[in-house]
Amino acid sequence: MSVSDISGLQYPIGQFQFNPQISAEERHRLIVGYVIFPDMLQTAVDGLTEAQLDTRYRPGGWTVRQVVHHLAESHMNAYVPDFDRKLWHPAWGTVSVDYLVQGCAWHARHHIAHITSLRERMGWVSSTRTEP
Ligand code: NI
Repeated sequence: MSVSDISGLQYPIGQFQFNPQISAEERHRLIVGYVIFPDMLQTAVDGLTEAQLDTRYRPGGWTVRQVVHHLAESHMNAYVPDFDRKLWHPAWGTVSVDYLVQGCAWHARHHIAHITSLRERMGWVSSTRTEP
């Protein structure tokens, strides 16, 4: 597997890019979008077997189960609606709330895509749901 193949597996939706000029509407769309992440994650792992849950999404990467755990753990912190306020994030250091809003939206999609792209590559269809 080449370096660019592995990078594609590691960043299925590309790397995070902060937009310092984000509009109020775009920001609102991101925050409202948060409510669908649990459903997206649920769909991503729907019907997977124990062995599938223990499969790594890339060589040296986490298993599907670890990705789910990581997302649940990292998204439990709430944020406050003062978007210029600076706060400290364990991975990103001192960042604005705006950065956190965009970063968390990217982060959830990033890890959900690890699972959905693995499923696609492996041809894993749901054992509990009939796919259209
Ligand atoms: Ni992460």
